[in-house]
Amino acid sequence: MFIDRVKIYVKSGDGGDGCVAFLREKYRPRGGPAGGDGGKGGDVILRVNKKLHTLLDFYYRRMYKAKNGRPGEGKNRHGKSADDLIIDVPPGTVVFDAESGEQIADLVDGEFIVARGGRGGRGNAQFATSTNQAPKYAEEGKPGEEKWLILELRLIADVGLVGLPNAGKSTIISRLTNAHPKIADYPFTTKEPHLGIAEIGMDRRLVIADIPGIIEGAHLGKGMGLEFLRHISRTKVIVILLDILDEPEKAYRTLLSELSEYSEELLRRPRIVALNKIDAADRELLNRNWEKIFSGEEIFKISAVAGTGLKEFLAKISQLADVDM
Ligand SMILES: Nc1nc2c(ncn2[C@@H]2O[C@H](COP(=O)(O)OP(=O)(O)OP(=O)(O)O)[C@@H](O)[C@H]2O)c(=O)[nH]1
Ligand SMILES: [Mg+2]
Repeated sequence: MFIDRVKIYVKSGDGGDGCVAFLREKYRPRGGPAGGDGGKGGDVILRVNKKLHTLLDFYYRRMYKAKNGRPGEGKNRHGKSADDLIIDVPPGTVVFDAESGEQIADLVDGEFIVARGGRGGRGNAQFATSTNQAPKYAEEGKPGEEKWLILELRLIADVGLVGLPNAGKSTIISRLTNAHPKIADYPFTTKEPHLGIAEIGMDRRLVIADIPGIIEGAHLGKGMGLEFLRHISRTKVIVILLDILDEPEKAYRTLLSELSEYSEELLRRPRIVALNKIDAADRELLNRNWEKIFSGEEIFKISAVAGTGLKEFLAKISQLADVDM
């Protein structure tokens, strides 16, 4: 069960009321006002936890209330402020106000206050003036905020597949993940990015992005252009996917130069080179000194169609993706 949209109720704490009290001590019969302030109510905070990958927890629990601030007391004692209620969410959680539909936050990391706790009321000690030295009133605490929120998980891909048209990107994603993109032997079959989820372990999912093929001059708008590269701008790993049968060295140079046109930073991402379609390669081609040709790169020889080498390939990209950026 993959939960990627939930509705939850949040309420921040009310502020504690201020107190009305006077000092009455044995030797000070006319002591002054001494009502303390109320404490602040707790905030409700959504905080990104990179270990989480689903919104499943919210399927079981929907109501989240922070505690109220304590009221003020006599002898100028202030009420205690309540602790904030911190709710962990996976990275990529987008938050909407359920009533207005308005987007409130897009959480990639860090945290965000979704409901602010009410301020505590001031006690009567704060209202004493030269003309009114014994005020008999105090403020009430401000109420907390309550609202319904929609949380939507927009997956951030861990791995991006980059290759020329027809290299076999969609075939790989259909072999390794739950996605079923269109596969065909003509270029630009894929016209928009697809995300597929590979189940790695009990609660570890690897999100792989299949994006349209890139050709020489893509940065000038040729083919599908490079605009969709923004979908892999947050991936941790890049796979340069090459068709071993179709001038892989030239394809490699084209891809790296187009990537760098888009952003130099993409070239500094951890990456591997995968030579695909080895099922159709002859022995000479297969045994060429690819390590030397692509020196400095880690190379995987695979066949997306026959499944050869895919297990090691998946293990490698999951390992690279788990390294914290
Ligand atoms: N022999 C062989 N053919 C493959 C392999 N992987 C993919 N193909 C074929 O290559 C062609 C293109 O595959 P796709 O997966 O659509 O390629 P793509 O990279 O997604 O292409 P675009 O979406 O057009 O950029 C299809 O005819 C696939 O059947 C492989 O490992 N071996
Ligand atoms: Mg495709």
